[in-house]
Amino acid sequence: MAKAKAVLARNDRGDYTVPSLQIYPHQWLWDSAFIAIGQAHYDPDRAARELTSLVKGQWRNGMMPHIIFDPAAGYWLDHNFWKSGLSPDSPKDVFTSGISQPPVVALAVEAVAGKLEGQSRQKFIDLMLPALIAYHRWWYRERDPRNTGLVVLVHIWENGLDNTPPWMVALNKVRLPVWMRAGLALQLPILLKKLRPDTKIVSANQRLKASDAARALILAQHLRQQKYDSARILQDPDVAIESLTTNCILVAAAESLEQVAQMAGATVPVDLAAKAAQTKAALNALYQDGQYYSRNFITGRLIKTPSLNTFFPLLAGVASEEQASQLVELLKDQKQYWPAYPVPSVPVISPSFDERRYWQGPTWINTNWLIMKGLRRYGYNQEADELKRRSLELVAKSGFGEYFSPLTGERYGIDNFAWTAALTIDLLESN
Ligand code: 2M8
Repeated sequence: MAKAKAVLARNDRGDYTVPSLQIYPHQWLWDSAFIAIGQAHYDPDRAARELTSLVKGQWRNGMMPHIIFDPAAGYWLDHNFWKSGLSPDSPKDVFTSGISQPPVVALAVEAVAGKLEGQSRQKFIDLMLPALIAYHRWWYRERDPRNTGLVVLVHIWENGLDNTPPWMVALNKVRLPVWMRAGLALQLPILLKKLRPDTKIVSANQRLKASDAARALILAQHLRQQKYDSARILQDPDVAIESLTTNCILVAAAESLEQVAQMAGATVPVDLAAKAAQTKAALNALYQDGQYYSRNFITGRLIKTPSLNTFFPLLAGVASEEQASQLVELLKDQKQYWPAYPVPSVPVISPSFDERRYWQGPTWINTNWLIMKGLRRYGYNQEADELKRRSLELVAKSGFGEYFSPLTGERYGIDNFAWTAALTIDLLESN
């Protein structure tokens, strides 16, 4: 507990916490949500600030951007790359990215509000509730163009689980300019340096491949050319995915929104409650033969590349009891999702499994936390307890890594990673 708090203190920038001082020195949306969930246990006021500071970056159209930049800090694609000012909806005095991230923030607002009392709680909810309503409405207004209830993501970074295999299938469709293809083939140092500053700190075999980083950059450039206008982007998108992760989190977030509204004696607007119910029902279409998948919005096909995505319908309460039991069986399969340190982002037997590479195999504490919540929702407390025990063992053994080998527990990525520390605190404090 003391070590986890020290990691958060180290990464604290006053009103927000960076995921890592070395490679992520800005404010990330879902990182801040997880961080606040940890901080709420020992400093609810600071946790509240972590979340209210997100509102400063919120766009006029309701979008909460995935990064709020500190213009003085570095990053390979910083505010000079994103140029959020190109959109009339961006805030004038704050630099942000032009896309969002999984909407975990309502879950955090619920957790923090529950720890605040009296006036501070009221003030916090008065600010956060309208911000969340505007944010959830943004998802539905701008990212559900066919009014199906399933929101569409247009960049791998919106998904949070950046390079998980289902997304790589779609990303491969992004065409690289000839000069970039040639540069990559020739391994031009100047290009690789631009694309891979992180590999100065973390070994390249633990990060995104250079060609994937190049595609992510070009895709972000396309979004910038369209001034981050979702309607324009979705007319002819390079990549458009009905993400299982985001839609499940959106359903869970809608439930949190109800709770927060209740705490303040308010109600969630009927349009939003109706959309959340529509999403919940629509998620059933993403189920086939015992598993759930994301769907390609352009082709209409399920992306049947396995990943831990499949467990998120538990979090959203979407699965029937029978489907849930199938998912739990799958989760407990030692050859797939239950090696020594579960839950790998990709099943161990999958050809794309790589125990070191970012979201293509390693175990992450935030996804474990979301899966535990889903297990408890369906009464699989023993499994949730076991996952909690192994997650804490992993951190005790290897420290507050960004991610870990599911096979050996070795720490990969950057050290002193904020959400690993914050969610460790939550696991230690909650039953
Ligand atoms: C990773 O994503 C960023 C881009 O947003 C990156 O690759 O540089 C992901 O793990 C994402 O989920 C996370 O929010 C972010 C900061 O921790 O890093």
